[in-house]
Amino acid sequence: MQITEVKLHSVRLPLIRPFTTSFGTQKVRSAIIVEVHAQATNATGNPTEVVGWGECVALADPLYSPEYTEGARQMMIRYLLPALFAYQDRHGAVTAETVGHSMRAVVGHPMAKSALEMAVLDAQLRARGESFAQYLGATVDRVPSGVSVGIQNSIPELIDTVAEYVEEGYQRVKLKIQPGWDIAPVAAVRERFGPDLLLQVDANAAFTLADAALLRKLDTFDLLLIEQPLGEADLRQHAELATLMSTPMCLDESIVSAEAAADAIAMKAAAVINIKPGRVGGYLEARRIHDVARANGVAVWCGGMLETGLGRAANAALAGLPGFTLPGDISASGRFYETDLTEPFVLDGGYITVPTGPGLGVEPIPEILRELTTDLNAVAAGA
Ligand code: OSB
Ligand code: MG
Repeated sequence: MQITEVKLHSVRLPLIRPFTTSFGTQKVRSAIIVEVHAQATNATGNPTEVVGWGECVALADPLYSPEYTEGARQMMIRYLLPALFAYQDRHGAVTAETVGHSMRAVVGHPMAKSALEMAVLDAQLRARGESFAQYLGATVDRVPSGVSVGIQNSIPELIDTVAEYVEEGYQRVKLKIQPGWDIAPVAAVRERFGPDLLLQVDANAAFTLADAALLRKLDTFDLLLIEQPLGEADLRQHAELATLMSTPMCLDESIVSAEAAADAIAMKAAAVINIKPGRVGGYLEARRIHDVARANGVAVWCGGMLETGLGRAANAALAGLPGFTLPGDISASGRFYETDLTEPFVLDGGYITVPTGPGLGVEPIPEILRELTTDLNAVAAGA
């Protein structure tokens, strides 16, 4: 495939309600939507022009990970697209499978890299008439939908919020926790919704090993898992905490690659892994992590980064792989957005349908994309 032009749309999507985690409150989702134009070969071997879409999941500020929206845009313009185009000049073509390789000299920036790889993969698959689900190896046509519930102002408010989601059919509830919003909210939700609610917590690295005695109190609530209680670099400490708690240890921030996943598994720092394609540099690396975990009998689930319909579509396809044995943070578009960039994803009996059309199977609605775009950069090949 030959890329002719890449457009970067900086978009802002207002959230239906603020989303608070231990690292801050989001009121708007700012993202970079990547639009790749390319000449490709279709399934019958004829040349065809295609457009592919990617989404950069970096948040507006570098609080969850070092990347941030504006930095990712700069990174793509100054380093990653030039590297990709230089590779294309040397080899005459790029494929989704060589995008990561073409950018390997640039250290870090997995979310920016992931967005470009996703867009190239989408273009490649659209040309061939193959879906993300087929390409990645999904084995189901729908995935169970979980919801991530932000830190609330009070426990009664939390109970009302969770009740709404349970009513809507979400199959699993994840509560964000932080020091001071930890045991009591979990106890209240378990008490109110009973033992059958699939419940888990996510601390986004807000605790330290000195909090082990407090965190242990979570063991009485029959949680599916505790996600990233400690720092990103604290693999050994997570392994130690895991010996002190019966709640299964799940890592998010710490798992930045398949190698990190293999290390975490070997050290027993993770009994479960949250896979986020953006965090690990793309859907191909995400699939590798799935494969490593599955080979080791470690359950995985698909995390979320408040994706628009584009990222949501790709995540649903990924979550259809057989090792994804726990419900993911793949909720309906309406969980976050009044207006999504694509046709909205809806909950169907607690499930999200895996798209079957070519590539992502969804695309941005042009008027909505235009309306939500605050900045547009176009980079032509050979420019
Ligand atoms: O830690 O899983 C996380 C959102 C932004 C950054 C980090 C996380 C999250 C979520 C939201 O929990 C999941 C979603 O998109 O539904
Ligand atoms: Mg998390």
